[in-house]
Amino acid sequence: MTVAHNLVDPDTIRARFCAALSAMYRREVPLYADLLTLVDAVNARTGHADADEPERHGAIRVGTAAELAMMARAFAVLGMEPVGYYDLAPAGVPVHSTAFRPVTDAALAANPFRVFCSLLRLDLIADAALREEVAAILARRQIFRPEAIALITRAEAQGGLDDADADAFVAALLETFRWHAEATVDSATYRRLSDAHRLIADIVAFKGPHINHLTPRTHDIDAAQAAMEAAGIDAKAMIEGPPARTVPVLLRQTSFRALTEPVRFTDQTGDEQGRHTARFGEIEQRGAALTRKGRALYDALLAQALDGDRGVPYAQRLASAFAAFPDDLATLVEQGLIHVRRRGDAIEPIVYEDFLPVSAAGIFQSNLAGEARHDYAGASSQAEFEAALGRAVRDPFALYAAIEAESMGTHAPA
Ligand code: OOG
Ligand code: NI
Repeated sequence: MTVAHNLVDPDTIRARFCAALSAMYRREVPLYADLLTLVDAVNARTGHADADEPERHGAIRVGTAAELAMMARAFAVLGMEPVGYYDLAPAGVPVHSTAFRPVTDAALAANPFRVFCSLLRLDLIADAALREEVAAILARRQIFRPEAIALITRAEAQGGLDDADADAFVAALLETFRWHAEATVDSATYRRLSDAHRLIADIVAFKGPHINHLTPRTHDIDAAQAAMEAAGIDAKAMIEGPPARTVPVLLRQTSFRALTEPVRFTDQTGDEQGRHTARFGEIEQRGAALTRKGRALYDALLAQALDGDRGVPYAQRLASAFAAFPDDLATLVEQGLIHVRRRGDAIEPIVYEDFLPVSAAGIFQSNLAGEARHDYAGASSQAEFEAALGRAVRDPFALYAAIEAESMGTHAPA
């Protein structure tokens, strides 16, 4: 086996990749650059001006088990592991997902960049002929550059990459996330895919899983939402997730609607153009990670707000439902609703690093405006997802518990 010298820390490779991805997406989607400027201004006003760029997450959608498995190996080089299983079928989206992210306290502090990654569920395409066509189209593409695959293999063999290889890997992997206006299918095929589900067309009709949004973090999402509206950005009507609170919990998100962009199908000639709508911009505010008990309460209250009297505005239903969720640190801790860490003599909430299936579904849906609702009956299948991934996903609750226990100087429960 090769004796490796001067291996670069995966946290460093992740930071380089995140910066390169952000720069690429800024060039590809100028509205994203505007969003970053806006978030910087809001963060500065609310006294959280970081010299650094705001941290962020991204999202991609892959088509096959092989693509997902290679993606897991690529992210491992960046120090990111699959955490959690999200079934989006109940929300009318034919995918299931995980979040690739750093898992230790130190790695999260170094750079918390994470990627929500969805896998198409072929079994949810009802039409057998279309299902076969989709499988055939996907089988023809290779979303990774040969250099990227070679460097993944090298990283696995020697336990990491040296500085030059790390840079080469970041550059090669970035290509997988790039936008391609040239579709791999003709316009009739695109239409068939899109008629089955707009997301199916987005996953299947292109050369690769273009990054579909990158989300900076703000400390005041209500201010960010107001700033988006003031700037004339086509923002969603409301913020998803829990209501505004004294002790923020989980994740609150808003976004600008997906852009309609020119693409070219294989049958188009001359100046002919098609259109595709996929990429959008999102902002988020992160709060405390909830324990299983806290999460159960959150889910119950959210369901109560969603099922409530339609005559009452949603924001009001949400606020009244969440009156039952304690909103001071002492009570939250006493009742075992949130994860905390000890820092010096004080305790503070541990930040939620994951995603919310309901919010995620809302985000997907808001970018499928005008589309008929889909009902997918297929059972959730974490086992199938993990078989495709080539490994089990990590349990997010266990990770937060471990970070809490470590800060308290105790051991995490098994
Ligand atoms: C991913 C949507 C999930 C979030 O912030 O909840 C997500 C997608 O649209 O591919 O990014
Ligand atoms: Ni997102």
